Amino acid sequence: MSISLNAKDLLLVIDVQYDFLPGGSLAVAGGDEIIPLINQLGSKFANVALTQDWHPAGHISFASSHPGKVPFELIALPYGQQVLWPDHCVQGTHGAEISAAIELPHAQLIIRKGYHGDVDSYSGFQEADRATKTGLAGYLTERGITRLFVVGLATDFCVGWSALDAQSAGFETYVVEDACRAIDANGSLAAAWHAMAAAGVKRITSGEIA
Ligand code: VGL
Ligand code: ZN
Repeated sequence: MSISLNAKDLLLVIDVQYDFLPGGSLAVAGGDEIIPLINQLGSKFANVALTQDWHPAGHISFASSHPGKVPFELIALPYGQQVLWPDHCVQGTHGAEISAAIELPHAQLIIRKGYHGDVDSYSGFQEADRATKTGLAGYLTERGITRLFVVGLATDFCVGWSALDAQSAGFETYVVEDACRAIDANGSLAAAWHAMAAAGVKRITSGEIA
């Protein structure tokens, strides 16, 4: 497939932040490898937006907030099952900054998520309660965007959940696989691709974008 881009397409760059890069508190293997590709892809898009995981200290998704729990354990919360993570992307810290190696000066929006202390938000569209919206769908709709190309970190969490919500919000959604890297905890990567395929999210590689 060769996809030619138009003015209604947007590149959505998910969570390329120091805590998810090698040396960070929740480092995604090979996370830094995708940055040159994202920069190169970005130059082809008239429209670019980024997400930024942005938690208050003591966030409910941190294992450290639950005595006796360790990272990657699951707990039940009022809104469902929650994976517990190392502390990461705390508001105002270096780890929460978007990598300076990301060169997308024409990006139009950075949307923060996960800022409510008692609810996680993998998706750039809505929180894990599946009710509280971030406003991203409204923004994209007002901008006349119809197709989304999703890249970044991590394939099986924030990329996957964002792509699923984008598709169900009515955007034609593509995940550019080689411009993403995964955490892959307990089969999460296979599960994410399965859910995305079932929802009609398209899985492509960067070479398919003209
Ligand atoms: C992410 C786990 C926790 C991600 C964010 O960006 O994929 N994963 N917070
Ligand atoms: Zn997070």
